[in-house]
Amino acid sequence: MPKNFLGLEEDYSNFKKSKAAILQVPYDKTTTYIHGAKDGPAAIIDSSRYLERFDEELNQETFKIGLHTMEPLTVEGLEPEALLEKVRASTAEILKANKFPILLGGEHSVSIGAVKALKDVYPDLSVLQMDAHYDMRDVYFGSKLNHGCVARRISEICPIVQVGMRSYSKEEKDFLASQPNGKIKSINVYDILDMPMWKDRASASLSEHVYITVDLDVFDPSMVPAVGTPEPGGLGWYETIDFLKGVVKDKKVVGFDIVELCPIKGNIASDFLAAKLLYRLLGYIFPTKR
Ligand SMILES: [Mn+2]
Repeated sequence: MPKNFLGLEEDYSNFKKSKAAILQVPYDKTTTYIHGAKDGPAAIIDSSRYLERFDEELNQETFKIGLHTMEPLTVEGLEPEALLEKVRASTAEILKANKFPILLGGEHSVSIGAVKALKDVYPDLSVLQMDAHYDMRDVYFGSKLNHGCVARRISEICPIVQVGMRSYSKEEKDFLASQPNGKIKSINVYDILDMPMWKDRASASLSEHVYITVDLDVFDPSMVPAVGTPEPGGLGWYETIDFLKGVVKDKKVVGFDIVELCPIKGNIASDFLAAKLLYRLLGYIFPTKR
């Protein structure tokens, strides 16, 4: 079976004919707790080859739009600044070729480069971040590009809506409290529990063109244990995909990433969920029939 997403034949996976391209960024230089996110992209590609190509919810064969898997970026040993620029340039190339970009991390800091590239094409861009963490630190472990600072850096590029958080530092709490309303909208798990309309509220806070970044630790660790920083009390599968389906319906999603998978040997449930999430989200974005 070809070593690409879903193990697709040439006809459905060559770059020229494909509507979407997958960029693997096996980088985990700044992770702080458990390392191994660099193995995330390969684990997602591997498990995708056992995924059904027929999407049972959408009743469609999404792969027929053409889905190209690029060679993994060479990022080992790169400093975060160089990584950011490499991801930005690669994403810009995908956009220039008129393909829909999908990034696989790697640690969360890979998202910053993609957001920069998309902002150049869509000046009104906003970002939807699904995450257990706010990632709003200004500096962490001496770096402004640490994965714990990713949302702070994104908020300096464009507006951001965060969903699913359940852990932050005092510094992050104070920073968020000092923000004039508008640029950063945070809907944490307590808001979700209290507010039946949270999905509409989150969606309404986004601009027309949206980039989605999914840190897999937004899911409950009973479902997705293979993350570097698991936090109890996370989102479930159905509420997450239902929310994302609504965002795709309301807005124009122009790219997404799935990050922070840190594979556990012999436990493939997290890898498989990540692969299925990618395919389902792509199916929402590219319905093959009306
Ligand atoms: Mn996180």
